[in-house]
Amino acid sequence: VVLGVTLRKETETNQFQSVFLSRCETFKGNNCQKIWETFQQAYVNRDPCKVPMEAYDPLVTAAPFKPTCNRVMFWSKTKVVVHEFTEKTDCFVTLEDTLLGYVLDGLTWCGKEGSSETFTTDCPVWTDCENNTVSSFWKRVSAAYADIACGNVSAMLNGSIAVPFSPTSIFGSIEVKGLNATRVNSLTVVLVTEEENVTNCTDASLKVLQKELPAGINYGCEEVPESQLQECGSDPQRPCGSCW
Ligand code: ZNA
Repeated sequence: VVLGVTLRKETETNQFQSVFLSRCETFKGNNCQKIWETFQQAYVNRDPCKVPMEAYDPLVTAAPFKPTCNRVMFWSKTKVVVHEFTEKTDCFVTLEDTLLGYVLDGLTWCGKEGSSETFTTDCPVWTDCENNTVSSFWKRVSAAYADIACGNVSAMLNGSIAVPFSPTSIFGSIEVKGLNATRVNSLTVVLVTEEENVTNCTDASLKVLQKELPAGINYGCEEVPESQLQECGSDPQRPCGSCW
């Protein structure tokens, strides 16, 4: 007996596309189909190790970042704690709270020469190659996010590791250097400490950070215990800027 149905294989492309589109629709007022097409053009039919940052230029044009004053929050080595904090308060916006950051956070994708598919398995990882499909995306959108930052910006760094600022991290190599001194007044480091913190605001790596800041941008540093962050985020009525 032949059943009159054709079971279409659920491809990796279809699965990835539906996650992309459903996350994108969460942000209202976007042409998500157009953004998906533009996104794909950066990497489909390409060697997944030969996707430079610039491949995502058309994507950033199709889904531009809006200028954001006094609320931009960068982070490095604090992914969990920073998002636990920003999801509770409207005072700060991380890259992952913007359309492109939200849509792609936590995902893996790449293409292959001679194929129009999107793959989600066996993609090169960060350390495999410099121009890898996923790391180039984060570098490109991080540059775009730094570029629209304005006023007083913040960065949550990890006070529980030996070197809280690394000049080769995306924060150190792209975001700090990409701040526009005509728009940005200051950068405040929020150094998250625990009981057994290993570093404080006098740490040598933070001197390096000050040196790397574009001329004219003021620098500040606050040591903030993780318990204080949790407390601060738990009161949504609390005025922005009263946390540290
Ligand atoms: N949401 C993300 O997955 C993501 C976001 C990935 C990379 C960068 N970002 C931007 S840049 C984010 O909004 C922050 O403002 C900036 C953080 O980048 P960072 O300074 O490089 O911080 P990090 O903690 O070292 O890396 C963040 C994440 O990126 C990590 O959890 C890894 O998933 C990945 N990553 C970055 N560099 C490497 C890496 N994984 C492996 N090897 C690396 N060299």
